[in-house]
Amino acid sequence: MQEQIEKLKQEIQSEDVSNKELLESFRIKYLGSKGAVKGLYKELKTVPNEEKRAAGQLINSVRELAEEIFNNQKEAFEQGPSEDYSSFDWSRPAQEFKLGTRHPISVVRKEIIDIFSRIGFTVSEGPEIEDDWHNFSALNFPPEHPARDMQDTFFVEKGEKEMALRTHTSSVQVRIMENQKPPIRTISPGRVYRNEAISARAHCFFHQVEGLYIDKDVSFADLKQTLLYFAKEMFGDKAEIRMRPSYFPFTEPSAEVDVSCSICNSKGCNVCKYTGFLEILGCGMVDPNVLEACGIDSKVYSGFAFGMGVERITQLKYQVNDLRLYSENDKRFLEQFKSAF
Ligand code: 2NL
Repeated sequence: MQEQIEKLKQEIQSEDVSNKELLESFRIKYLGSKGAVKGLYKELKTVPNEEKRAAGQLINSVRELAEEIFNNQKEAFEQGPSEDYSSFDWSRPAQEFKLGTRHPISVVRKEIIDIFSRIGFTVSEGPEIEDDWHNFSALNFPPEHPARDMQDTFFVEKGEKEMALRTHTSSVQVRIMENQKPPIRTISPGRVYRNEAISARAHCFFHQVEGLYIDKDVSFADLKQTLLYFAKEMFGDKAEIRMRPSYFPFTEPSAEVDVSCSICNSKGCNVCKYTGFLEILGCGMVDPNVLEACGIDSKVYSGFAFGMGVERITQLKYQVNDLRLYSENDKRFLEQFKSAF
């Protein structure tokens, strides 16, 4: 038996346990319930009584050897690579350091802000949860206006004061008019919410930049020139705009603004649906009712306002054809804006 044990010890010491799978095979082979050590203990029953003690000790030493190899190697695997760098390959390439990319909505919002900052507009922000006054009433929405319907707006609290998720950032500009004296020249970027079924063309939230300019003698010509400047800065010097009459409760007169299609030079293509123009924003002269509601004398002051969807501008600049892409966080989409800043 002594000879058999010596052979076994040598075998144990020469086993390859250099990875986790091999170590597990080692454990099963020697220390498992059907392993070699168990086998030896069974054989011990056949050993004559007077030799039992010595044989038992020998078997114990085999078990201890196998356990020591197993435990040491297990610990080594758990601790990971050792601190010993003497055999470390210093020429190995460094681990890649990945920089994220700015979200396309952030890229375009920043660009819009930069464009208006250059002609003296400040940036104003306000709460996303608004009361009825700042989101609707001050903006000349009649009590029965459909936007006030549960189906169009998210109401977040019923109680003493009903609150809603703002449906536009005009609410920020109402607060500015209430708290500042003209001249006022500001843009309000921010997220707005509408209760809509999510599809390629609609989402329950989007991003707006609204603009407001109030002073003495502000005219529709100022509005037109400001928006032409914006279109040229945003879409290139060749850009032209056209205005179509429209309606908003808070402006009178109101207009939709289209920019000439840069893809076909207004010759007509499937992007502009063969019209040569693409809709980019809505605008108008601030309704006197709105000025008065906000404490500004409409006989002394006039102003213009406009509102645009950042998603819409981004769609035109980068040909993004599905609104859902903006909030799905698909890296294959986001990484395409690596070079934008
Ligand atoms: C659109 C149209 C618009 C305004 C927003 C505004 C704000 C105040 C007073 C009057 Cl405080 N008007 N904002 C005016 C016209 C159009 O937005 O299509 N937005 C995405």
